[in-house]
Amino acid sequence: MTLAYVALGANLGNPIITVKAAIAALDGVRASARRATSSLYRTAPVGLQHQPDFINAVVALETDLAPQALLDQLFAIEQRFGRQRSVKNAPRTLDLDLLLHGDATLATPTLTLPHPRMHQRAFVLAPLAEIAPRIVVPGHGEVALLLAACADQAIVKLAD
Ligand code: PH2
Ligand code: MG
Ligand code: MG
Repeated sequence: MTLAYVALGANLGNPIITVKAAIAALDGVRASARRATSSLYRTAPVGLQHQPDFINAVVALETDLAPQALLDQLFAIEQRFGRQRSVKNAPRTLDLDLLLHGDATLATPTLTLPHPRMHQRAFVLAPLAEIAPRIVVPGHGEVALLLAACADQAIVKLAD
């Protein structure tokens, strides 16, 4: 069993409903169980600017799946939610990113762990810190310190 962390993001359609439904969908991932779920956050787009705000969250999954097998399950859920892939950072109905898989570090053509940009993104670090306040991002350090370094990024925690 490994603890893996998955980031959810959506900014098309009704992103609050989508992210809540996607959290429920993660309960259907085989050989895995949801162990923690962050609040939802409304976040300004990072990267491509002129697009709607995002709703983001992070979930902890205890899993027996290897990293690529888990990623394949996440892609299948994205497809069910109607994800269309166009340009990088384009608006999306649902994005599921594998952030961490235990303390694995790897880089294959399809998967890099830890997620290569997670340590610079408040929309990932704030929900991650909420459910795993002491976690260390391999190669980058403690989540709280990383989050403090992106204090300029606008994010708002939503009431549940
Ligand atoms: N995802 C991106 C690019 N920019 N910005 C926010 N606020 N939230 C996201 O989930 C997000 C983003 C690429 O996946
Ligand atoms: Mg993605
Ligand atoms: Mg992403």
